[in-house]
Amino acid sequence: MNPSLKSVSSPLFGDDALAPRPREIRPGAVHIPGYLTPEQQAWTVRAYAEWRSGPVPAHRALIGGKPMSVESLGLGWHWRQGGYTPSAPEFDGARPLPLPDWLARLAARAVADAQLLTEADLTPDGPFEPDVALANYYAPGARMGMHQDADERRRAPVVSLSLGDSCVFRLGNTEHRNRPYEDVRLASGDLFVFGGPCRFAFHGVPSVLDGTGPRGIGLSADDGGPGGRINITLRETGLG
Ligand SMILES: O=C(O)CCC(=O)C(=O)O
Repeated sequence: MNPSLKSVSSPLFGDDALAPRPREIRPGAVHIPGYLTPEQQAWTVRAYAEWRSGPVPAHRALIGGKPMSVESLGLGWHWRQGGYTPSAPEFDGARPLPLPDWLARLAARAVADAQLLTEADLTPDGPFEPDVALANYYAPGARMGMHQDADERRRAPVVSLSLGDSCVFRLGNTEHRNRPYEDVRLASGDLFVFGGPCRFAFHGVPSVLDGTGPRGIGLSADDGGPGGRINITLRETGLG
C-alpha cells in the first residue's frame, strides 16, 4: 500500500458516512441507533397496523382546536390535549387497547440500556414501569411542533422508538421552544431516551425525510406500504 494514503482523509470515512454510534446527546438524553432488528421493526409495524383500527383508532388530535398533522393513538390510556383519560370521549367513550406486555418489557430494557450511557439518573422515582404508549404516524409531510411532555405525573423517562422514514428530531431546552437545541437524525429501529435533566425538555420533529425508510419492514412504498414514519413513545403517567 502506498504509505502516503494513510494520512489522506477520505469522505468515505467522514462523520456523515460512518454508522452513528450510541451516544449521550446531553445528560439524560441517549440515542442508540439500530436498537431494533429489522425483524423486530417488521413485527412492530404489523402490530401498529392492528392498533390503528382499534376501538380508539389512529386520529388527528386537536391542539388549540386544530388537528395535528400526525395521526396518534394511545395504548393503555387515551391522550388528548390536557392529559390522559381512561376512555376517549371523541369515540363514544371507547377504551383504548391495553399496553402490550412485550412493548412494556422492551421499554424497560431500553431504559436499562440507556442508563449505561449516561450518569444522569433516568429513574429517580424507581424502576421504569410504563403504563402508556403513544403511537404517532407521520404521513409524508407531517411534522410535530416543539412541545414538552408534561401530562405525566412522574419523572420517569420518555422512551422513543422510530420506524420507517428517518426524521430530524429536535431536542431543545427545558425553558422555552427556541435555541439552544440540537438536531438528531432518528432512523428506523433507533431508540431515543430522555429523562433526568432532559425529561421536560421541549422537543419536536421539524421534518421527516421522505423515502428514507428501509425496505422489508412493511412500511415503505417499496414494500407496498404507505411510506412515512411511525414513532412510539412509552411513558409512566403516574395515574395508577
Ligand atoms: O416522533 C417523535 O420522534 C417524537 C414524538 C413526540 O414528541 C411525542 O410523542 O411527544
